[in-house]
Amino acid sequence: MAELTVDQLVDGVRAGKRRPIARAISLVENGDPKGYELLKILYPETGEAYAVGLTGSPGVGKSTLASALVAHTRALDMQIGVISVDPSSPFTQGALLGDRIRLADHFLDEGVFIRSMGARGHLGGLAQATLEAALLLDAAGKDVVFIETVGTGQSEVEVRRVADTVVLVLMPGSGDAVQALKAGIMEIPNVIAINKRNHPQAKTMLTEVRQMLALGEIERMPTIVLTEALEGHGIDELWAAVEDHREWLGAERLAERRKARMAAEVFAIASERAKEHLERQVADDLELQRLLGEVQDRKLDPLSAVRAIVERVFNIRTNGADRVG
Ligand SMILES: Nc1nc2c(ncn2[C@@H]2O[C@H](COP(=O)(O)OP(=O)(O)O)[C@@H](O)[C@H]2O)c(=O)[nH]1
Ligand SMILES: [Mg+2]
Repeated sequence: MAELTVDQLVDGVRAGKRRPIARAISLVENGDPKGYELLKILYPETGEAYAVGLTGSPGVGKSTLASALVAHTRALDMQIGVISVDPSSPFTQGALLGDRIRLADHFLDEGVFIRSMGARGHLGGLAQATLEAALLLDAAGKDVVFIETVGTGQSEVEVRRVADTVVLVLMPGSGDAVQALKAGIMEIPNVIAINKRNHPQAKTMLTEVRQMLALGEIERMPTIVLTEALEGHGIDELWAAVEDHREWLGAERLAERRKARMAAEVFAIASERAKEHLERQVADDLELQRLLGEVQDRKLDPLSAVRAIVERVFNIRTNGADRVG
C-alpha cells in the first residue's frame, strides 16, 4: 500500500482510523520527521482524553485489568486507547485470553486502539515515545487512554508523568510494592487495586495496605478496590474509583496538574537531550578526555574540569564555584 502523506495521516488520526494511528505512532517512535510534523499539527487538538495509568510489579495483572477496563468502558460507549509499556511481556493479540475477556475481541473493535511499546528501540527514549503515542491517541478522539507501565521507581516511564489518575495494582502474597510505599520510595497512588482477590492472602494484604496508608499524611486517601481481573470481578468498582478521583480533581485542579506535567515533560526531554549531547561530545573530544584523566590522576580538581567541559560543550561561562550540574 502507498505511503500515506502527512495530510492523509492527520485526517486519518482525526477520524480515529486504526491504520493511520498505527502508522503515526510508528513514525514518532522511529523519530521520523513526519512524526514530528504530525505532532506539531495535532498537538493543539489534544487535552481531551483522560489518561489512566496502571502501574505495578510484573505479573500482578495490569494487562488483564486493562483488558477488563477496556470491556467495561467500551460498554459505556467510550472510545478507548491502550498503551502498554512492558518490554518483558508485550500486550499482543494472542496473549491474555481470559474466560470472559478476550483481548483479541478488542483488536477487532474500531473503538479501541491498543499499542505495545518497548519491544524495539525508541529514538528519543521510551518515555518520550509513550507521551507522543498518548498525544496521538488523544488527537484521535479517544475518551480514555490506559497506560500500563511496570513501575516501582526503576522504570524509565514514570506513570505519574503521563497519567491523570494513577492506579497501583498489587497482588496478594507479594509485598514489594507495599514495602516501597511504606518506605516512601513509591508515591501514593490515587487508586489501589488488589488484584487476584480470590487468593487466600487477599484480606491480609488489604489490612496491610490500610495500615500503611493510615501512617502517612495524604492529601486524598486512595480508594482501595479488590478485583479478580480474569473473572471481570470488581471492575465496575475499579472504574468508579477512577471516576471518583477524576471528580475530586475537578476541571481546575486537573488543568493545573496537566500544565505542571507538560512543563516538566518538556524540561525532562530537553535535559535528556543535553545529557546525550554532553556524553557524545566528551566521548569524541580528546582534550576533554585528557581533562577527565587529569581529575582521575588528581592533577586537576573536579570543579575546574566541570567548568572546562561545560564551557566547551555548551558555551556557558561559569565561575568555578557555580553549580552547573
Ligand atoms: N488468578 C488470577 N490470575 C490473574 C488475575 N489477573 C491476571 N491473572 C494472571 O496473572 C498473570 C499475569 O497477568 P498480566 O495481566 O500479564 O500481568 P502484568 O504483568 O501485570 O501485566 C497471567 O497469567 C494472568 O492470567 C486474577 O485476577 N486472578
Ligand atoms: Mg502486562
